[in-house]
Amino acid sequence: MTLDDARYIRQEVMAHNKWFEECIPMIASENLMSPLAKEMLISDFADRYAEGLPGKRYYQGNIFVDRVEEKATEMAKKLFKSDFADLRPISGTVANMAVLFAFAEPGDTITTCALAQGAHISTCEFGAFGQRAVRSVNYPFSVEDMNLDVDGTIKLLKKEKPKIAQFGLSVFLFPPPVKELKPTFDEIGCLVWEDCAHVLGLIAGGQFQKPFDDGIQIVSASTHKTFPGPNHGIILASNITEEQEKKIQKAVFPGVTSSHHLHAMAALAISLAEMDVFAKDYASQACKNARALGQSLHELGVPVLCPDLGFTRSHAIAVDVSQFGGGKECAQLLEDANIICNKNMLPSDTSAVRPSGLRFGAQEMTRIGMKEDDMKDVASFIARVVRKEDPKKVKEDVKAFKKNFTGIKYCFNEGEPAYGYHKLVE
Ligand code: DSN
Repeated sequence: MTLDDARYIRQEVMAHNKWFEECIPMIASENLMSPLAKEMLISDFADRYAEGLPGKRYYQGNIFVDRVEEKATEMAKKLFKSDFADLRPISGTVANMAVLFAFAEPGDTITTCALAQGAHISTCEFGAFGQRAVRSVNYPFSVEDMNLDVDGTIKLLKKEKPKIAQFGLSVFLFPPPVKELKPTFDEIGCLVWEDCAHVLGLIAGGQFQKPFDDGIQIVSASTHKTFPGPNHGIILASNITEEQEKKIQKAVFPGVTSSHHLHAMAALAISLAEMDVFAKDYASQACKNARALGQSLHELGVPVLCPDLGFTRSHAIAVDVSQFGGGKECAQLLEDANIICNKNMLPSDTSAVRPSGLRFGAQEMTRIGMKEDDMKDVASFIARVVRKEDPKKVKEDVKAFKKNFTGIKYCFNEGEPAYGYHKLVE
């Protein structure tokens, strides 16, 4: 291999940056980090190791790492109003594995949502839950409400008496009815855990759900979806014992991590500080944008799930494109028009590869300054593409539209280029 190979890689990465500058980003699980947070990723923290907890490390050289981790842990507890935080999981799935390692033995029963109803892959038989060999039992689901069927769920919980009741979705339109289920949790004495990855930034901004007030004890999440931080993970907890907190810490290290990507942890700390200031406005705008997008698509005759419920209470909407060729075909055509989203299973689907739905998230569009009125333009681009107008033609309009949204918002360096990093390295 030669320098040319390295040049090739840099060029491809820069080309990707440039491309995204011209795209409408609508993947519900992605976001843009702030420039200040991104800077942490190229700090010396990226080259170092830390194992264990601050003050009790296996390696020397962690004086400043310890200070950052201690401060960041306090910031997370304050922002999410939790008693406990562990910022060492290196992703959402690793956070989920740590919770499983801490509290579930092979053969234990855990109640969860089903994949076709929008659950995350880590809770499936072929994901982390399966790897831990737990017995996963799915809640009954109301397709009309895109949420759990409360009466059926109470019955299921009483029958199965799970060790853990687990919640959380990747098509997360409405908050789970945890408050209504709380008396049943208390009756059977299960641990209550929610994977809040998709809605963490909304929770930070006081939208969607107040998990710990509702009765959730453990929150696991990735930190780069609605929460606009680095690719990383977090575990938060309240109303658990000190012994249970220690179990989580041990499960994180040495259970499922060695070092914990210190540069990402520092970036997460910056994002926590920024969200303490900006999350309220950002989260409420992201939810308003999602509903406005749903309304505009609905008016254009593109079926959006849950019209009678206002489409969503989160940043995301689910769209049924079965009459337009299905999710796979539509997602590809939209990419050809520089609109980036993903195909998604809807509750009636049996195939994850050829599903009938699309999932759209409004959080990244919000991060670059789009408001409700802009959702009308976005919806019209989508409708034109799924109705088979030439995507190349739509792409030109998308590129022109996107030129109005080049700066990042809801962060300390507001207005700096949202996709500007390629300019620094060219
Ligand atoms: N794969 C992510 C999503 O798109 O929902 C979750 O990790």
